[in-house]
Amino acid sequence: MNENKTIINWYPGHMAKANRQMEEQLKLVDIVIELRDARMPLASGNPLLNSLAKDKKHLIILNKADKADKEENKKWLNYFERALLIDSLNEKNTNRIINEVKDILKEKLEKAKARGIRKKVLRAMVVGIPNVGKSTFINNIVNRKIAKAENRPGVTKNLQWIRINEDVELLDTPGVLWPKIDDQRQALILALLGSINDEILDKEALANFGINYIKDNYPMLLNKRYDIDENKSDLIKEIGLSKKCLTNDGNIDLDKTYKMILKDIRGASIGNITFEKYESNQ
Ligand SMILES: Nc1nc2c(ncn2[C@@H]2O[C@H](COP(=O)(O)OP(=O)(O)O)[C@@H](O)[C@H]2O)c(=O)[nH]1
Ligand SMILES: [Mg+2]
Repeated sequence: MNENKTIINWYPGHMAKANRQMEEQLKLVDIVIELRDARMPLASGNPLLNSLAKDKKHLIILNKADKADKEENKKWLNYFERALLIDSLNEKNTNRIINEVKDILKEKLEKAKARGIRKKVLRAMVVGIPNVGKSTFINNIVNRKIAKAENRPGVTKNLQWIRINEDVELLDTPGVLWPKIDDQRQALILALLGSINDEILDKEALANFGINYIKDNYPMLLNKRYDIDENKSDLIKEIGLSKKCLTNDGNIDLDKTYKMILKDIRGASIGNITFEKYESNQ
């Protein structure tokens, strides 16, 4: 695959404008809730956020923790200063988030109290890369459907605040970040897990990258899901054959096999996999 081509095409040109807009919104909040994907805790981050949101309190949500390797989850949780492992799809997270936000901002709350402000409402903003689960997370903690898919930067709209409870409110539109892409391996992981537009991807390269990673790190999952010997040489073909991804004339349908593999990896039906291991990223 021509990796450079993939990456350059995908990088949005209007990022500066989106960043300016986010910088304005950040001025209004007490805390930034940054969603990352627990399966790629570094690749799904954006170092630019730290400069955009300097002096802001920061909570990292390792979202989709239900799809990641549980052992790796524990290690990554320790790595970040303030972080939570979250499953926005199957668990109710409102209280955990409110409590964590209040704890992070307790000094601010105490100062407000000392100044005679009885009820200070804390304001938060959710940010993260496309597809990381921002809308799902917001709907989960506010308990109703609010956050629309709003991945277009530069769209001016009136800011709306959603009350989560008496103490915390949330900006209704999450801020979209673009991951940093000068690391080729991280770019591949982002593409593999579906944070980069599908049309510009090389499915063959991604499926190979994914299967090789799983072979090296979670070999037993290949046998479990596909009923193949993970030591054979051409694993993609073995998988296609085993899962009967065949053309009309009985040959292995590679395109169909790649698509199935990508779907299995993204949906975690192969198993819980973390694509950035803590130890190899220190
Ligand atoms: N398994 C799992 N899926 C999630 C979680 N959060 C979001 N999703 C799914 O990830 C996809 C993208 O979520 P969405 O909220 O639209 O992401 P956004 O682009 O950041 O707003 C959707 O299919 C969600 O159902 C999670 O914690 N666990
Ligand atoms: Mg969304």
